[in-house]
Amino acid sequence: MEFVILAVVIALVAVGVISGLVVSGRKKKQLPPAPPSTPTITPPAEPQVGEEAETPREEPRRTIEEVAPPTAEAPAAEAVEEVGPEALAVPALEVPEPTAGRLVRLRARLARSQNSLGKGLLTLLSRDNLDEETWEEVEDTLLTADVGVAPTQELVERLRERVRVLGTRTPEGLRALLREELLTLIGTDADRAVKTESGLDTPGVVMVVGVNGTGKTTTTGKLARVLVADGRSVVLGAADTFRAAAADQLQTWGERVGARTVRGPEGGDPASIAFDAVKEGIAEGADVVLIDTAGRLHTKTGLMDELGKVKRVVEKHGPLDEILLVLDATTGQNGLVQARVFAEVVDITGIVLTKLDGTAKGGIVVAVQRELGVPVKLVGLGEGPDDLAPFEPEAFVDALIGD
Ligand SMILES: Nc1nc2c(ncn2[C@@H]2O[C@H](COP(=O)(O)OP(=O)(O)OP(=O)(O)O)[C@@H](O)[C@H]2O)c(=O)[nH]1
Ligand SMILES: [Mg+2]
Repeated sequence: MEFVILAVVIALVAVGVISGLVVSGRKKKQLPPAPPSTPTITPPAEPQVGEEAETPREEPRRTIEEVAPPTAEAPAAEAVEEVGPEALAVPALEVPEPTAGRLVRLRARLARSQNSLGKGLLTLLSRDNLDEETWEEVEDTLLTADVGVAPTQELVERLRERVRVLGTRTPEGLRALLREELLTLIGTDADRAVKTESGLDTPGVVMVVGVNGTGKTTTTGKLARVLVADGRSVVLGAADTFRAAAADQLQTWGERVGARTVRGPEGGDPASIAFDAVKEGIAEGADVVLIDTAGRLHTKTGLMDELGKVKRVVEKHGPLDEILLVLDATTGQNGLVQARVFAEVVDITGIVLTKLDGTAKGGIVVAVQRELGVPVKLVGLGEGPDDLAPFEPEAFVDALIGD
């Protein structure tokens, strides 16, 4: 009998040890080191089985709905883990393409906008008889490309007037006029450089915002590559804690070019992670800190409340240098509604239009700038790592109508 009890006790202890190893092995990357005061072995008072054998919780399990939205402005004293490229086996670092001339290289990606907007307009304007009906078709073409009502009317009015006064009828002449008028709509005076320098001896801080799926993480990753290509050192902040995969996704982008990612636990406080990313950036003398944010949430706090908080908390280190709103060009008018909502909460300083490669609605560039009074600074023209281009109005218009 005694032998049987002894055997059972030994078996239970063995199972405990093995499962402990497995769990700690699996969780190793996610957990900060245990505080020194934690006793290494705590023998259970009684052997337990199944569910009850779990480590006792200090608090009852709560559902997401029961968790109160964060109220404090200061970052929570939350363990934020930093995972550098050295944490995993890293393949050789990639050398990103230079940014100069990217829009020209990627111009073929605008094919759909090119056909429907640029070529469509030129075909209409080349008709023998520019009658009322033709001008209406020009208007429809611009509206279909999401240029927006007011800008469309402006462009058609000006173009009509100039064609009439100048008597322009040659294809080259018409193309030149169209080019000028499109450029006037888009604007050539705005400063479209992404501001990544703080002007102090601290890193430039860039925050990337937008609804889910627009391409925030991808854009943050691509932007890190651009900066690294320019010889700048970058720290990434994974302030999207909606799912662990979001931080992994960002970290993967970073590892490819040797940028470190500051991240925290899934469901952790985004403001706290953003704060720590900037703190790390300052501590290690990085040139730029890029903060990726969530497009969805765990808690009941509104996305906008959370973003506002992330911004305020980061600003405890100093002002943000750039807040980029990422919009999916394929969503058209929906994107404009989103833009308005985000602009109310954070001061958007630049727009990134993604997925311009998959849409005929290149006119959204005009509409969104009008909506926010903020320039489009970058455009996404594909899923590839170097498919993010600085937005250059001339190159963009030339790609649309051919030069
Ligand atoms: N074709 C194309 N696809 C893009 C572009 N930019 C991003 N994508 C794709 O869009 C999808 C969503 O991109 P993410 O970067 O994960 O989007 P997100 O805004 O971070 O999404 P959440 O994290 O869920 O909020 C991915 O499949 C990207 O590859 C682009 O310029 N062109
Ligand atoms: Mg993301």
